[in-house]
Amino acid sequence: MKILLVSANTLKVPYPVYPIGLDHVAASIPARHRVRIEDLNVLEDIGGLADSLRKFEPELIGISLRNIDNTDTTDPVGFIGGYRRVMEAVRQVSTAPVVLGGSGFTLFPRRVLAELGADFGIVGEGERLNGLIDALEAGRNPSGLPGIILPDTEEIPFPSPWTGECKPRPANQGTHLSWYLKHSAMLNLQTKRGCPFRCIYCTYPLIEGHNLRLVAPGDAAATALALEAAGARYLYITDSSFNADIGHSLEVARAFKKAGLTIPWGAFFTPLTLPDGYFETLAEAGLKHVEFGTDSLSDAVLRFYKKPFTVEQVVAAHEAALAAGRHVAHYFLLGGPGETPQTLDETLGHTDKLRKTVLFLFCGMRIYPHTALFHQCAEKGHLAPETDLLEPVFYHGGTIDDEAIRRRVVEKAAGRVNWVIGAGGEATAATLDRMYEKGFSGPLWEYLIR
Ligand code: B12
Repeated sequence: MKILLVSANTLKVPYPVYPIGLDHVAASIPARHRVRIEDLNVLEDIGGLADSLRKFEPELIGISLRNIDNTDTTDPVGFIGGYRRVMEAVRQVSTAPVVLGGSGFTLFPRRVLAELGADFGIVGEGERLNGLIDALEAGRNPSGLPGIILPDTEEIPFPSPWTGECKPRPANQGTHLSWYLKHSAMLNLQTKRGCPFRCIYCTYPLIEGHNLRLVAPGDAAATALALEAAGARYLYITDSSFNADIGHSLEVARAFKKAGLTIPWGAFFTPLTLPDGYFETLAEAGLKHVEFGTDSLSDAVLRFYKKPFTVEQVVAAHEAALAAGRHVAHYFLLGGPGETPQTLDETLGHTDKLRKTVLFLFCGMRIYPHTALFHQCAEKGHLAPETDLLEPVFYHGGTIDDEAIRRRVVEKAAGRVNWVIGAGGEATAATLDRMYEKGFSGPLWEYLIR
């Protein structure tokens, strides 16, 4: 069967992100099929996609929907309208069935399937596409297969992590590789799936499950090395939290070093209590950027959010990463349950405890279906259970609203280049783009560190 996989993500804030998910999907499809990947960042317009469809004449089209919106209350942008235009262009040129997938799709499967008028959707991990391919080839009805939905599916198989082997992606990045090498030289790598934490608002366990499924460290290192050989000058580890399994993260780092990886890399971390020398071991293997999902510096709020750490642990983890000479940033998520004018002051005040850093401050907590936050809001009557959450809805149950939070944050951020509101918007993306053109690579926020 000829299968065309399309990355529909054209968001370039904070920088264009290599569509790693499609490589995983492509790598899992048996070799007897012909698979091609198209990326709308590379094609630049929908006309290019139409040309590709005419030439390749796929018998199945898979569209990857990574983002639904930018989750930013300061400068909100939604992507469903753009995906609709992609779908229309596809339908004009091709009669092949269309299957949707990706992290964004997984969060709103039935809604997005109906909105775009696609034939099938895969909830969760795209390795399940093979069940659909086999059914289509054999002329069988795929409904009821794990993870697969049709327009008339009533029960969404959700959350439904795929339980097969978790393999790293081989360095087979298709024709779009050169575009990303030119536009940041940053590729990405997954060393595990799943997230064991229970943060009330978070979608990660819905997308990948709660159980950690680990990639063998040697396999992760072999892939990292292959990505370096393919031209990557930086690797971003896409794991929900790289240190969610401390032992495995150390093993991966040691495997990187043993394999002779020379390029730097970065990852998301949870500010947990870490063994002595933890960041030193990672640094020796090339770790350059540490991005902590800190959210708040008020213990009361951290408890409300069900974060697995306290402010004291945040500061200790921060100091440990600094002591190892790493660049450190923190992501904040202000305005969720428990936030009050006092807790906000506490968080903003405690930022003084974090020296030499960059803060990315998101004002407002998006509510996603099936999360603990969603159920809390429904129970307390803050949210009607049938509310359509595809158009972003932010938490509004506290004693301070997002606008008031934003005003205070903007006031406090004045004159501080290391306080970035949200992901920094188009201006940040434009600066990064110029730096990538000059040959810089990586997330580059270290230039803002103060
Ligand atoms: C790592 C990460 C980042 C990193 C990426 C770094 C890098 N260089 O790769 C950074 C920090 C830069 C980032 C930025 C953003 N991110 Co982000 N990110 C993630 C995270 C944690 C992992 C994504 C990932 O790469 N996973 C690994 C790959 C292998 O999995 P995957 O892409 O999901 O693919 C699998 C399946 O989805 C499926 N699949 C994928 N495509 C297809 C296609 C078909 C046809 C099929 C059948 C299946 C399929 O199969 C794949 C293999 O199993 C996810 C949360 C999560 N745990 O998923 C959020 C997530 C994707 N991000 C999200 C958002 C919103 C953003 C930002 C917009 C935030 C912001 N305001 O800046 C930006 C957008 C950047 C951009 N240009 O697109 C949201 C998207 C949901 C939404 N509301 O739209 C997520 C889901 C987190 C959340 N809030 O829920 N992100």
